[in-house]
Order: sequence, then C-alpha cells, then structure tokens
Amino acid sequence: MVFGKLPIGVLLGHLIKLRWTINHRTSYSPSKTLAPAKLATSQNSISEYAFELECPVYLSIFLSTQHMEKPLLYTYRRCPYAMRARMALLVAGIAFDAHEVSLRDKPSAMLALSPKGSVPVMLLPGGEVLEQSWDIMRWSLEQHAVRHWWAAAQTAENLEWLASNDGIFKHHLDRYKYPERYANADRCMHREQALEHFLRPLEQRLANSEFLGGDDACATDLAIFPFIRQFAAVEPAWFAQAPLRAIRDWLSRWTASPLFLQCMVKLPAQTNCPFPQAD
Ligand SMILES: N[C@@H](CCC(=O)N[C@@H](CS)C(=O)NCC(=O)O)C(=O)O
Repeated sequence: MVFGKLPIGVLLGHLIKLRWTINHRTSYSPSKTLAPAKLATSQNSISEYAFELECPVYLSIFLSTQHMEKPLLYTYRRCPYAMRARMALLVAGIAFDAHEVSLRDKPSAMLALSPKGSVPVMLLPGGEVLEQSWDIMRWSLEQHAVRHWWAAAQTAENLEWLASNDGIFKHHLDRYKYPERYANADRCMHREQALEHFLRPLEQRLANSEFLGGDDACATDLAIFPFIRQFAAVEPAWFAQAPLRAIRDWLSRWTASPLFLQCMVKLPAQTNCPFPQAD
C-alpha cells in the first residue's frame, strides 16, 4: 500500500518521527548578555499548531524537510528584518532557497511553520524553524568563518543599539512613515523623537568609527542600516540636510555595497528560488 509514492511503512516511520519532533520541540532562551535589550528571539521545530490545524500541510512540509539540502527562507524584499537576514546569509556564503512572500497572501506552508505570520522565517534541513531575523543572523554568522561579524555585535553597547533600533526607533519610524495608520500620530513629532532618542546618539557613535563594529563591519551594522534607509526615504530632502553627516556616509556606503545590491535582487513572487541568484 502506498501513500502517493511513499510506502506505508516509510510513512508510519515519518509519523513517529513527526510526533517525536513535536514532543521534543526545542525552546530557546535568550542569552544573558541580551539582558538590557528585549530582543525578539524564538526557535521552534515545525509548529504543533499546524499539526493540529492542518495536518496535511504539516505532513508535507515535514516530509520535504527530510530531503532538503539548503535552508528555505520566507522573505519579503522590502522588509528591513528580511534584508538583515538575507545579508547575513550572503556574508556567511550560505546558499539557500528564497521564497518571496506576498504579505497580503501569505503561503500556508509558511504559516504552518510560523503562525505569527511575519517574515523572515527560515526552515532548516531537518525541520528546525527560525522565526526571528536576529536568530537567522546568529545561525548564519556563528557557523562559518565569519564569526567576527557576530562576535563584535555581542558587546553590551551594540546589543543596546540593536534593542533601541528594534524598539524606540522602529516605534517612531512607523508613525513617521505611516501616520495615517495610528490614531493622532503627528509625523513631525515622531521624526523629532527618532532624532533625539536614536539618530543623534548614533551620529555621535558613527563619527568615531566607520562601522558599529569599529574598523570592521559587524552584525549590528547589517541589522540597523535597513531601518535608517527607510527613515531616510520618507523625506529625502529633510534627511539630506539634517545634522547627520556620519549616518548619511555610513548609509551610502552600505546601500552602494555589492552585498546590499545582491540582497535586493528581485525574485519572482510566491515560488522558491535559489539565492543568491546566478548572474
Ligand atoms: N521581530 C521580527 C519582526 C519581523 C516583522 O515584523 N516583519 C514584518 C515585515 S517588515 C512582517 O512580516 N509583518 C507582518 C505583516 O505585515 O503582515 C523579526 O525580527 O524577524
């Protein structure tokens, strides 16, 4: 008896392994060094919700992970969190498949892996799922000859920059960029708050060294500049004359870098594509 092309014995074996995976889901505790920052981190095996709600989807994903050779990244080209994940994978020289998601029509396979529904999400061969951009960066930069990118990002100061970026700066950026989405949001007030709480201190910091990693770039640079790029694009004329020269120079170096250009290559939507793309 077969199920599709799969003999029933093999299928039963997979189901037993599947149950084992669910029962032994890894839970991830952020490292103590992250204490000052409330960083979003989580790590699961394939979601148990999906098993309960959509067993066929779950089963097909589970079976497919048994033959995966490369990680699969659910991504969105313009999302700054997804950009940092893609760049870390590129820095580490890790070949992966990228699935460009439509945020209005998220793939059920992605939601089965990560019901929270945000990108990036990465499925690793073997079934582990990374649901946070910083976890994808860690996984990428810890396991190759690029550990210094990760190590330099672990100082208390750089973790604090990351937390402020993902916290207070992102809060004001969203309200500056999309005031119509928030009740009583005053665009100029949020621009000023972003300047006071994040951009001015960052300007001072970058006036002292070329990168947040010091003389060399580190994961913090990659994690933050996509958000500053978004901020700069809201009112380019205002940004061009703001007292943020060191930030502008730093940002232009990054946005002109081969790494970023490669990261921003357009992919066909809603399908898995090898990444980086062949020239
Ligand atoms: N903490 C998450 C945040 C990811 C996130 O918020 N991504 C946005 C896109 S930039 C998203 O997917 N939002 C869900 C939606 O728009 O439906 C991470 O670091 O990966």
